[in-house]
Amino acid sequence: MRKQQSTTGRVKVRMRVPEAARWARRATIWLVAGVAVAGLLSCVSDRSTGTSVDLGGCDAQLPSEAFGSTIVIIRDFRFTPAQVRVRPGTKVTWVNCGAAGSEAHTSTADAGAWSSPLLPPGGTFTRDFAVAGSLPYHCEPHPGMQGTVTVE
Ligand SMILES: [Cu+2]
Repeated sequence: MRKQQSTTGRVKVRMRVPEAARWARRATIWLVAGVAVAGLLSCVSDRSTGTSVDLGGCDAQLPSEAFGSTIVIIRDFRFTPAQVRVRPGTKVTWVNCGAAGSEAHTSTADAGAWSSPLLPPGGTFTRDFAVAGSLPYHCEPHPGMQGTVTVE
């Protein structure tokens, strides 16, 4: 089991085909949810390399540890969706989908359980949520950016 955290957010990974298909399916599900919630995502593009997921204009390289995650997009000083509910043992991956050159953000638990490094545009951060609970978090440089991960 992979435990290391993504610090670069730019690790290029080659997936085996079944893995890529599974990831694409999950990404689609969450992207559909994202469209319903925010209306800002348009499509998933599973590129020929299998390494890149187009999150509505956000061309992020997702590290292998992100596969199977619930995705939270960071854009326009918001976490989208701001509220996510996951089963214990689920991973959540935050992806900074800001335009190139825009601000870096973090995912930082209000109670201190985790804090990502500063994520530049295209940066990602993945965390495993093993224990049930409601976990509010914010962005360190922009405390007005808030979200909650509910594990149940
Ligand atoms: Cu921020």
